[in-house]
Amino acid sequence: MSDADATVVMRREGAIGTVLMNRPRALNALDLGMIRGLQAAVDAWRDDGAVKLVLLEGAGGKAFCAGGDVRGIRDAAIAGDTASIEAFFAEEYALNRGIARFGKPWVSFIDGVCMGGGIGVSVHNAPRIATENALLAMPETAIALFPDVGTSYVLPRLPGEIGTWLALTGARLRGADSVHAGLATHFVPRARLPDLKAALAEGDVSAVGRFAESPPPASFHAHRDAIRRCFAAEAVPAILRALEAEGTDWAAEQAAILRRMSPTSLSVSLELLRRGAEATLDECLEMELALTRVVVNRHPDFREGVRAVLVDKDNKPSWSPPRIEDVDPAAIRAMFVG
Ligand code: QUE
Repeated sequence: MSDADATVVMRREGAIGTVLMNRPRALNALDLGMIRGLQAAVDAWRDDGAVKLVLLEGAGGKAFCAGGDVRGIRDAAIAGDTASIEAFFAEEYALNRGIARFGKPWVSFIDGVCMGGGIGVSVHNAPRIATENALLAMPETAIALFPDVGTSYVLPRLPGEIGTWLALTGARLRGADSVHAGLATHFVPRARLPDLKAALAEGDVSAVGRFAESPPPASFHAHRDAIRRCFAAEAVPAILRALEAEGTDWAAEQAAILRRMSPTSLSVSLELLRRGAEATLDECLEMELALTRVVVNRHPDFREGVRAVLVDKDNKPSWSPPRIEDVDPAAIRAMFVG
């Protein structure tokens, strides 16, 4: 296979290793082959003293990485191919752990769409450079998944319930917003990335500090207090009541967004984040892997969500149960036991 066809392109460039996620027609969404390619980079360079840092980029100019290959996972779920599903998530989460433990800088150039799995291959190490073209989100509740790839560890540690707000509503953050939220560490205009890459090739990660600019104010700044108040509630129905009590257009919009998401997924996601707040990254990844076996293989909402959002694109999922008020909290807790 030539470089142009490879879905992950690894290169040694001076004192660094570069990794390109190269499936631009799928917005570089990770399939199992790409996960294995990224793991190969971790394995090759972790103990190679000549490689001072790794630089991760997405091909095509539109996306860093749109997530996981959820269409392929849905096909496997419909076919009853639980072994393929298990391999995908087990290897993806092992990669997330490997990046966290890489032991040297894993530099992500987040210039375009970065959702779900894209956050998982960047957020556990640093620096994470967002441009004005970056668009970060955890959109899983729209397809009845849950915040995975180790974000059940990361999101509860963001300030002021921002992580809970992001996970439940799937709110999209532009580059500057993502720095304010803590998902990215530096803001660099995309026009400066080629020069930054050349500087990094010298092997000194401190170049990032010289290129970073102070990001424009957060678009969510005016809502920070409301986010802290409303998303601290212990259960999804209480979050909805708190949003309705705010009496603002913004809060009403957040409630309307939550009403479109999978009620089961919202409840699972909130429970997962609360448990994740008290757990280590490894424990979070274990908990997430156990949840995939229930949520992906057994619950109908995941297939239905991917159908409605990505396959038929009618955006009219039919959830079971259909209403947040009909979710049985004991049934949600039971999903964490297996
Ligand atoms: C929620 C998700 C994903 C999503 C949309 C959601 C996700 C994912 C993609 C995606 C987008 C474009 C592609 C593609 C996949 O969309 O995980 O292959 O071309 O990968 O609402 O979790």
